[in-house]
Amino acid sequence: MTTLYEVHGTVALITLSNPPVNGLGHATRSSITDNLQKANADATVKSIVITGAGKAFSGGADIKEFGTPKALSEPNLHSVILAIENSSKPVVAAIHSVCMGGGLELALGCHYRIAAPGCSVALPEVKLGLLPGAGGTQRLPRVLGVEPALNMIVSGEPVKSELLAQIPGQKLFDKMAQSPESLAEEALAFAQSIADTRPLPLVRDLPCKHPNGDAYFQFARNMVKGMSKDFPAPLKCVDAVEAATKRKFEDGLLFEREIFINLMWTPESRALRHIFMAERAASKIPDVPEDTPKREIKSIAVIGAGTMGGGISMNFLNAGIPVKMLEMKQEALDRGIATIRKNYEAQVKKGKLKQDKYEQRMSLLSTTLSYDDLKDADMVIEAVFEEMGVKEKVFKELDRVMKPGAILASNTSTLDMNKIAGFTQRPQDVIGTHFFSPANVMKLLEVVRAEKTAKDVLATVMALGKKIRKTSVVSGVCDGFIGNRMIEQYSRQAGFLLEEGATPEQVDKAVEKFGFAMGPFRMGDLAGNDIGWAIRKRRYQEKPGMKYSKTADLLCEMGRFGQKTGAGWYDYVPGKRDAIPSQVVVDMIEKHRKDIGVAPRKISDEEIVQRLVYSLVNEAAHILEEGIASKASDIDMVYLTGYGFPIHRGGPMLYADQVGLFNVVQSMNRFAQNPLDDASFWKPAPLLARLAAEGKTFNLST
Ligand code: T1G
Repeated sequence: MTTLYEVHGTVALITLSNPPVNGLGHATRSSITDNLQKANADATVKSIVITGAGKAFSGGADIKEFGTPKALSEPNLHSVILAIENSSKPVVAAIHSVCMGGGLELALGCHYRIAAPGCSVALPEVKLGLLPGAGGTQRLPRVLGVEPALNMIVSGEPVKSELLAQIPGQKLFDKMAQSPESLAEEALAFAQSIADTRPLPLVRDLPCKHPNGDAYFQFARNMVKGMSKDFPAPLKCVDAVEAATKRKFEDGLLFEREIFINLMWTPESRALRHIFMAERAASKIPDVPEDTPKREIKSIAVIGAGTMGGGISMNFLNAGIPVKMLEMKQEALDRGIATIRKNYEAQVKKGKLKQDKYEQRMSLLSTTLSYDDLKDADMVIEAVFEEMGVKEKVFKELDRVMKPGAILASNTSTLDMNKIAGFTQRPQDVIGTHFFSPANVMKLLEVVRAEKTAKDVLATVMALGKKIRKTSVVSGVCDGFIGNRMIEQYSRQAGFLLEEGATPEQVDKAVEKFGFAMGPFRMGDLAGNDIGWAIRKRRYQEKPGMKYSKTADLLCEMGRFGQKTGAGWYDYVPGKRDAIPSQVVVDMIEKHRKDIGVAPRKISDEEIVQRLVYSLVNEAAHILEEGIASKASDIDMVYLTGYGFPIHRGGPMLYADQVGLFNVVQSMNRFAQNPLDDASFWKPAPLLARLAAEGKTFNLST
């Protein structure tokens, strides 16, 4: 059943019951119209209330249905809303908790609306690359006024019901309930009180005007254009709301519908819908049920008060979890505390953090120079030097002091977690928590599951990741886990392109035009080119056959580590971050080409983007085959939240699906013919080759 039907005296109560958020899927839509007919046919019924069971009135249309025939099948949402408006008996929407998207549009089709305080009300479709597609752009301005309605539609942000009720002249809510608990009773009483009121008020009959329409919408367009360069939907929202002020209701509705269907098929909307589902899917681990019992984490210890240790600590302080930070020397602790203070004070200065909140967070932070002080912590995260010998010392100490059942986590970015777990007598309690710098800002958290990591430890850390508002993605154990393993191939391609004829600036500009926040060379200068240098030195020992361009090493041998040394792939004016193309670097590259006997060629931006992005896709296909990542959408989440992959492309895997895996493989076969490239790398991963040959995709959500 997806709606419940009860009669209380002369009031029929229709309750949406489609957990988790009463999504208005086909079955629910049909059930609403069936029960509306039933209520209208029942002579004892004088009025009708529609409400939602559980934690929402309704979270809107069922996103999981998009792209399937069901999404538009009758009764579609328009038909349901029309049935409500045409009901011979008054229909009252009793809304609470969450009333979003199609859920709000359904409520706007009702004759009356009563809201509980604290209800999050939104038309968030723009966040899915859409616009409200069931009359929201035509009805909301009629009850809230054009400007508040447009703000809600273009931002997609929720507004509390009690705030909306305060908008002068609003007709969204006829009444505010005393509380969520009294809503049902008050709604039934209200429905009884208006049972004989005629004519039934219809939102569609209300006027919709703006005193300075042309000027206002021009202003709105200019504002929206600036903030939505990669996404078509926000500007379309402005068009649809403007139509509400200029066209008859029916015409405005048709105009909205046309825009909605067009937006539904844009790659940007597909990307945003994919990200919505992928973000939630990442928390689902095939062999760890969501109801797996979790260990209680009331306090955290962090080893290392450097950049990473401090950033990691802030995540927990922000979530109200006490942190004890350990260092070997007092001055290191003092530096760490000072950095945390500086970060918070900067937020207070920008008005992003209240002073009392800042002080409350700092009160949760304590420090120590002794491992013995950590023994009562429920979890410890080490963020010490990235060297196995150091990790061994730390984990042996932790094994000695931490209480039984404590979770021992490493922030290593590439080292073997199985080996690290082996330094303890409790490998089942050991896990990787790979934060990305700056750890208090970057959303991505790679949760590295070692062979012996217990399921409840994994479930606990995933839940903790959600609590500190991270996008947590589970990775198996391999060098570089998911993200860094893929970025290594991306960086190798960037180096080869320099040898073949491109400049750092051309490569960066090409991928930044594709949508990356920052190209590989600007990224290197920011993170520090010496980090990659250290990894390559290790690689040359471990994998002597792996081919690299020498340019990055030559750059480091010149001491050009990037912004931190005032020069890297680019030159920098002291104190500034603007990347200035460097003749020194161009000369170094040209000399290197001569040394290796390469005549530079003109390389297209298209080839640059394909070689960099497809190198991610091919390595990702290997990662999927090896089970390091359990699903392609997880890999997209890693790249979107940790590596600046353009949101409007949906991630490397969705992008490859949209290009067509057959075409990706065709390009890879071409790259393999290039003697200056690494032909062995461009052999398509078996999974990729198979999917391409079968005309399939990575099977990502719509
Ligand atoms: N459709 C399908 N599933 C949904 C859903 C939806 N609209 N909203 C949430 N879910 C699932 C979600 O995938 C997850 O599933 C579970 O509910 C809990 O979600 C015509 C076309 C409502 C504020 O954009 O903002 O209406 O992982 O973890 O933190 O104009 O979900 O358990 O399997 O986010 O409490 C417009 C999107 C649709 C709202 C609840 N509506 N949802 O947050 O839980 S388009 C939206 C949210 C539309 C009309 C158009 C949030 C929430 P699982 P959650 P939460």
